Amino acid sequence: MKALVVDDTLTSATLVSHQLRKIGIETFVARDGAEGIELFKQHRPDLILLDVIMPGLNGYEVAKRIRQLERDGEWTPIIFLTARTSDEDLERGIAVGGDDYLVKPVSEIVLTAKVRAMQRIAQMRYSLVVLTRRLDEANRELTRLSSVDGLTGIANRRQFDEFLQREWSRGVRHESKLSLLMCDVDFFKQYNDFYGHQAGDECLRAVAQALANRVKRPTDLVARYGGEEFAVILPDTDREGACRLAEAMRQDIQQLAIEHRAGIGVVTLSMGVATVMAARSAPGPLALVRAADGALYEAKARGRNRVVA
Ligand code: GH3
Ligand code: MG
Ligand code: MG
Ligand code: MG
Repeated sequence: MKALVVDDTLTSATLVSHQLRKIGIETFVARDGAEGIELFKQHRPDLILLDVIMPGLNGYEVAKRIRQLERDGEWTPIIFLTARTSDEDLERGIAVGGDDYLVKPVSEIVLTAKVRAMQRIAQMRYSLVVLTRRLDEANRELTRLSSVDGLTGIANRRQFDEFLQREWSRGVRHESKLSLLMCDVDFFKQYNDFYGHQAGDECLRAVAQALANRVKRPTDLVARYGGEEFAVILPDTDREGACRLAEAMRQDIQQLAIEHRAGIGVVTLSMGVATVMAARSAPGPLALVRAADGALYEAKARGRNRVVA
């Protein structure tokens, strides 16, 4: 523990610093306010004993300045140590940021007890700061978990819904096009039946990864819509652009060459593409999902492993 003693009177400064050292506290002494502030910046002490009446900056001004210099979450206990005895002086000392106010001369016993009490408060406060930091971290992790799909690590349905709503509103403001791809793994029930659920999970992870890798714009979103269905939201993207990306994704999945006895011998995707010009008068994001779903149904009906717009 380090303490800073700020006092222009040499005998007083020496006495206090001697007493502090006796109880194992490393002590720095400043002989005026400006030096006190400098030593504070330099040593970042755990405690400050601060005289009030000094040439130049007085103790109140030093306390104010130190409170401004403290970083986020930092707190340095300040004990005023002064010859001023009026209640108003004490009141002012606390008001400018002091934590305690002692009138000189202070006995060694009282000073030690007051320092101990301040150490205890500082310790409790530090524990609180640590706890708050952990809570913040846990909260961030919870937020992340609530928007990520546990199996594949890509966005989950909840994030998809929020994202689509937000992009729709943004699209309406800018009168821009919004495209949506709905993807569904072909014959996936048979895949599970034949290769087992764990292999099925592995397959979904690989498909999700491949879809996510194909998307290059940070404004696009690849999400697991449900079971073996994935959705890709493409803001500011017209029908041609969406179809080109969908076709590239379809080929990517086929080229993963995940063996699947049903269908064409490897795992494939069917995809439906829908595009709307976002506008207040347009039917809204749910209609976009319905349209992409309809196109996906078409892709299935026409033989799977294809893109329909
Ligand atoms: P289609 O080509 O018409 O899409 O046929 P399909 O068999 O893929 O369609 P269906 O909807 O009948 O089957 C989807 C299967 O996906 C059924 C379900 O067991 C499986 N499935 C859904 N979620 C998961 C999952 O998280 N893990 C695994 N292993 N399988 C899943
Ligand atoms: Mg003085
Ligand atoms: Mg399905
Ligand atoms: Mg399927």
